[in-house]
Amino acid sequence: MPHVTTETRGTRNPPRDRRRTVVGTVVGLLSVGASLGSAELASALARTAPPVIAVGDAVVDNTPPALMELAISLFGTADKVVLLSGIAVVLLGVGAVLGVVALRRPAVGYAGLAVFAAAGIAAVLLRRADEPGAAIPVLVGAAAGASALALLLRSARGYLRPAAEAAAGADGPTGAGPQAPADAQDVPDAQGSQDAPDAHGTGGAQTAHAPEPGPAQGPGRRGFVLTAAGVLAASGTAGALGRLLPSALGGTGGRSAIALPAAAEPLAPLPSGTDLGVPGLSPFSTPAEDFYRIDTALTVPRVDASRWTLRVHGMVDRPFEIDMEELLGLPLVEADITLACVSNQVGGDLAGNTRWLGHPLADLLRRAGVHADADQILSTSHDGWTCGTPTEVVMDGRDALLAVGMGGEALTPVHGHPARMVVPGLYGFVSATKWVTDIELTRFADEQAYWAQRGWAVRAPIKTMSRVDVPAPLGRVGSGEVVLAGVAWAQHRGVDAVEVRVDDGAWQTAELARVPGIDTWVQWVAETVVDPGRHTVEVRATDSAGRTQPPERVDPVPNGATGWHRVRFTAE
Ligand SMILES: Nc1nc2c(c(=O)[nH]1)N[C@H]1C(S)=C(S)[C@@H](COP(=O)(O)O)O[C@H]1N2
Ligand SMILES: [Mo]
Repeated sequence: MPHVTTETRGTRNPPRDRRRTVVGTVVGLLSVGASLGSAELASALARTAPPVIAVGDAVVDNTPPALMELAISLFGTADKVVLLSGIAVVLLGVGAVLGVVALRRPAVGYAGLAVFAAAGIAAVLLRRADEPGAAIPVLVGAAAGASALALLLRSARGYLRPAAEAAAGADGPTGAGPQAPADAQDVPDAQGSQDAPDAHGTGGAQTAHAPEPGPAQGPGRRGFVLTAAGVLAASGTAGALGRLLPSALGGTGGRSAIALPAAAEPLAPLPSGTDLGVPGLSPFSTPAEDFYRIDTALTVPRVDASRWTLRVHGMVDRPFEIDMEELLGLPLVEADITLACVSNQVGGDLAGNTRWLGHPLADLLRRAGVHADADQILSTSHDGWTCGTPTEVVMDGRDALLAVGMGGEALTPVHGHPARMVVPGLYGFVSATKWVTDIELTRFADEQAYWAQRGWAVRAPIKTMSRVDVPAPLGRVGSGEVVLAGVAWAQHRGVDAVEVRVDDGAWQTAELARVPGIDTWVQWVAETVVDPGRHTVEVRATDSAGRTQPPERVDPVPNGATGWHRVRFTAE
């Protein structure tokens, strides 16, 4: 017997240890899941951002710009998903390890949850010092996680213990503890094949110790599985409710919350011929659902239009606050403006064009009475992002708007509902604050906005850019006559000419579509004849000041990319 025991210790422990590991992992994962699910629900009810998002925001805010750029270039606009998944994986991974440890030392499990909660509260308060209530969902999550952990640990012990007791009876003092049962259980299996003929006769007694579905283990195992399933279902339901509630509750940023009045001076419809209708070419007007999205917000802020206000203050004579009802009562104007992101790479798609509806920003500033030395309009969004815009640009007569609509409808939540800024000719990061709630007149010398703090330019007019949409990169076309087409932009200067060349040949002037003004992109099209084989097309634009887009490739940092877009295609 001692011999058997020794031998089976050596060879039979792994399966039982593995079972402990599996059970502990399940306990840990489900406890973390219960925290996250209930925190999600609590934050939906409290209408605050879920704690994981707050942690993500803290990570984003404190990521060095170089790393941030790397992440953006690696993952593009999927960077948010990658970050949140990364946080979830870390939480669950740590949770799994804690669960295994907690089987023996429950205190470690609870301490781990407490550390998570403390980190969550710190992350929330870092951003929302003004709203300490935002930490409540974290506490709810921590409490739910601790309850789940207590429940799961109890039933896990029930699962792992009975065999121990059974074995303790056969093997000696209970002090042998958890080590004994597996040895005892595994003996019958080990002997099974040797005793084959007699197995049924003697096996009856021995199978009582079999790991599953032996009577000693059955109820414990079932109890654990049921508890685990219950916890999983409850946290899944809480999480799903937390996800669905914000949109179901409505009122919190639904587009229907705003009934848009018509413009006081409606703009003429787009002239015919702005859209050449070439298959594969970006449409002149970008539908809201296709409009690129760039921001630092990990969840789209849901701002209730009826509770929205904008404060205009700082270096002004008459600070004031305006709500949506008053704003919609002011004369609204329309403007066709192509928005572009400074992070757009040559050939990239971070630009979109639409007809905006809003009230002139300059009128709001005149109402406030801006001091002569206030050279910066520092705007802040509902979620705390800041943006610095040169005052003189907004005041120079261009269609700088506090916009409430795009494409004939209220702004969508991702594009800044219920109100955002749009300034033709400036990259979005220095002009286009979404969910804007605060405008402070200040000086560039005194205050730095979000991206300026991270090394990006302070003044950033949009650089002249052109793009080939047709043929698509690495596309295949028939040889002979080939259509080349794309868009070009030089907002608030206007595009005068677009030229293309194939395989380093002579530059050929493209035909330009019509435009409603100088603040939008323009479609261009050209035809050429190519032999079968691989070809390269390049494009360059010239603005109304006669400046041609330079060929030198420059990175987006700090004030926008330059270079000619080049597309390779095959004619067959
Ligand atoms: N609140 C807020 N507004 C923001 C940003 C942001 O991160 N937060 N990003 C800006 C940047 S960099 C760009 S390019 C434009 C993009 O606007 P869009 O997402 O509607 O296309 O929004 C600007 N407004
Ligand atoms: Mo941007």
